[in-house]
Amino acid sequence: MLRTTPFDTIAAISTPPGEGGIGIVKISGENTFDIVKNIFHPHGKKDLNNSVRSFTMRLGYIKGDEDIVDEALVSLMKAPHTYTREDIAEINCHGGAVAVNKVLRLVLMKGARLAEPGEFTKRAFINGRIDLAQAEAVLDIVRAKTGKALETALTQLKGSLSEKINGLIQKLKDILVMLEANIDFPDEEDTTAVDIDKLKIATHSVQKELKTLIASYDTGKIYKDGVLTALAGKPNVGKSSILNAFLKFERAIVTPIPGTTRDVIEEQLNLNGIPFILADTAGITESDNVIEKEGVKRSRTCMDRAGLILLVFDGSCPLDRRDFELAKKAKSGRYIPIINKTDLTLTLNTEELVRKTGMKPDFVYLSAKEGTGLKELEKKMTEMVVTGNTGGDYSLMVTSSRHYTILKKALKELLYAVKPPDGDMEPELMAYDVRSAMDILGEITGEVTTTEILNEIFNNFCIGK
Ligand SMILES: Nc1nc2c(ncn2[C@@H]2O[C@H](COP(=O)(O)OP(=O)(O)OP(=O)(O)O)[C@@H](O)[C@H]2O)c(=O)[nH]1
Ligand SMILES: [Mg+2]
Repeated sequence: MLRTTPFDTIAAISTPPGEGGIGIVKISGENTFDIVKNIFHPHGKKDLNNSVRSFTMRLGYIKGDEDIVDEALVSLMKAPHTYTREDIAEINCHGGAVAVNKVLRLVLMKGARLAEPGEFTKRAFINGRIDLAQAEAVLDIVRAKTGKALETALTQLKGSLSEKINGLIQKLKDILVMLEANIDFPDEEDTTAVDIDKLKIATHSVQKELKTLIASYDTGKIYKDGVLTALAGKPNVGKSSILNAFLKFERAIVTPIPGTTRDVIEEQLNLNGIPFILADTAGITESDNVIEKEGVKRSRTCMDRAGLILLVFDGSCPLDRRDFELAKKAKSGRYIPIINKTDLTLTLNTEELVRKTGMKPDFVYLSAKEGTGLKELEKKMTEMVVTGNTGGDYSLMVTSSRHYTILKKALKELLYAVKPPDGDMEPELMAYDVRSAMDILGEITGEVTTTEILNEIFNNFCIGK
């Protein structure tokens, strides 16, 4: 897999567009220093030609054939101890669209090629500095929405997942050795005879570890991607008021008129390290109004997509058919029933609601107007999506759907290995399944990979990473 042949030299702007303190043009490849020498004129006497020392910074002018383009600080890093394992230069220009773009254009004119998305990290992988799971962690770090997501991604970047996978592959290799001894010398007795029970125990132990990793994905995915959480209920129950109370500003329009919200309004809220994507929706009702009808349609779609529904009832209003209908719909997924407007007299009959819909009676009592009950709701939301749901406090979490799919495939092979569909446990067939599980697991770290897999992964990156 290791490839150390030189690639062409690539360059890109590594900072986000828009105004900023600095903008960075990053260059990697064997012509990096030649290109920099060509366009960079350091202040002071020391010429760059004789002094390209790794991990040094120089201040000077970036010049085209005639004009000065910018004054910049240039960092120089020599292969192989760099991000890509190639020569790298980072030109720290003044932030803002013009200077950085002009510098990039100059670098490209002098022979670099514009980098593809994720190409710097792809080179780090291809040149063997990091494995594929670690490369994916880089993207997760860039995209982390909460401290917890960052922590999980950093653990993966440090190689914890890769170590675990490599450990499992090693265990499978040991099983294979036992099996192959038997295949090679089927008639010999004593030492070479395969001990089926021992093999079964060893395989089950790998299966168990795979199952734990697979189970961690429910939690891992939540920490990484967040949970779409729909505020649902009939009109005027206070959904938008709850959204605003959470966000602590008047994000959505609130009026006493039923049917105020028409579109779905999404905002992110971080609770105990979990990103919740709160979606305020139009109140569910029957309507002839075209706009309201469309709003209700969107609310229903949002409820279907949501990982959690905050089902809101107005405590100051008697129940009606719409409440019952909504409760029945929400019941098929994960939901928290909320009685809002507790600052008013409670006229809603909770017993009737539970009896008629079969929903759970553990309501959260809230006054969006006064902000009471929010803490309890936050606690319940967190419990519901993490602890309550999976019971999981995992030392190692799988957060990528790609890894999850691979782990499930590998587990399936191992299940076949010890319990073949035809019931016949042949060492040859078992060896085949174990080997195939090993190959499948190798896709996580990139030990086994294809151009398509790499493209799929790195195309998700931004240019310049
Ligand atoms: N007293 C009291 N009034 C509330 C409370 N929450 C919301 N309201 C009022 O109820 C009315 C409707 O609130 P909204 O937040 O717009 O309700 P909604 O569910 O988003 O309504 P639609 O968008 O029409 O579906 C407004 O007049 C709010 O001020 C509360 O906790 N107590
Ligand atoms: Mg509303």
